[in-house]
Amino acid sequence: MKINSKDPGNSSVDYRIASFGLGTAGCRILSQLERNGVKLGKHHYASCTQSDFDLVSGKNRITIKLPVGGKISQRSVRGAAHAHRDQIDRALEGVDTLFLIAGLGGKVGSALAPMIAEMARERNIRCFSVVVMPFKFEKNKHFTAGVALKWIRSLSDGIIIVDNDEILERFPQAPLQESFELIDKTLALAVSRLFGLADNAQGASLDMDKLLQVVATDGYSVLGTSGPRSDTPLSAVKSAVKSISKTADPREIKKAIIFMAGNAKLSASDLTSAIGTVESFIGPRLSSVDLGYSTGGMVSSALILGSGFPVTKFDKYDPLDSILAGREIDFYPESSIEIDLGRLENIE
Ligand SMILES: Nc1nc2c(ncn2[C@@H]2O[C@H](COP(=O)(O)OP(=O)(O)OP(=O)(O)O)[C@@H](O)[C@H]2O)c(=O)[nH]1
Ligand SMILES: [Mg+2]
Repeated sequence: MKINSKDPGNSSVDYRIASFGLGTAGCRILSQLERNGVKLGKHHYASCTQSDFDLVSGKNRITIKLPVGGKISQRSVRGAAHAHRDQIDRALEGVDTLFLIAGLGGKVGSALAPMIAEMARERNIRCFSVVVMPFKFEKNKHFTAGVALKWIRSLSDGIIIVDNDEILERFPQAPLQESFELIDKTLALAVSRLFGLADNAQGASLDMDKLLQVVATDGYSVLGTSGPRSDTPLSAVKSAVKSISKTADPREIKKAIIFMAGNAKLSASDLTSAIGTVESFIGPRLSSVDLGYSTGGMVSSALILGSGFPVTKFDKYDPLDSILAGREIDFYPESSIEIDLGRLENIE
């Protein structure tokens, strides 16, 4: 197994990156990343709901106008989004790497993410999707989310799954209204740590090259975090592995990034035993680990981004998947555009 550790610094490759926050969750998460200082190229936001832009500071917003009085569905959102293809095209101009961020299971993110991923593919742009899956209790969203996940995966060069349930477990007492904010902040802190933008940035951060090398696989990538407070670096790492195991089988991980955050006492032997622990839990398929750390924080925490999972617990959200097992004739969902049929009579 190869272990790579890197000094802080910028990516050696000059990527031309753009990212899109799509729908309510996508807009909130991307804007939270922005507030944490994480810049994924040029940020764009697209949604049908004006209030989704409340926390967005930039002007790169695409408001998709739905027909008044029509039934809102994924098909109608995609249909209405066709009118904005030029705007999306302009956002993709000169870009070679695209990040799409969306919550799945609703109508907007689930409709737009595959549509834009497909536009990226047609333009030879590498597309990485970050998708948030619905809570266990949002049963009415599971099927939609499962179908959208499969479709987005087929169009993405890499896909990172964020399990809302898993992060929310950390905050059992949080009122539901605050829970999204807590999840988004946890996520943004994890990503900003990876890039050396938190904890006063003392340590060894990871860069875009490493991230993309780990995430660019056919399988899923899953982010595991240790939660806000662990007693020791070792217990933090164990907790991050446990977090991954709730979403997918950690023994399937092929590549991983481990990031340890601790105080000034974080030692080389802490890092060595952290790697040893991850190896013992994760097992034989692991071919490469990138290690980053920071020492400017107050508490021990760890995060692990594992990639190469052939399945996650969310595959069950689309029950047709196992029945049809790849024999679908066409799973390309349609778009619908509202046309006033009365006007067609006048054409004759
Ligand atoms: N982490 C996180 N998850 C969210 C947030 N908002 C919604 N979600 C989750 O994301 C999934 C999709 O929800 P939305 O993003 O609200 O859906 P949408 O794409 O805006 O589509 P509509 O529901 O039709 O407006 C839901 O099942 C929620 O569990 C958020 O701010 N943060
Ligand atoms: Mg919404």
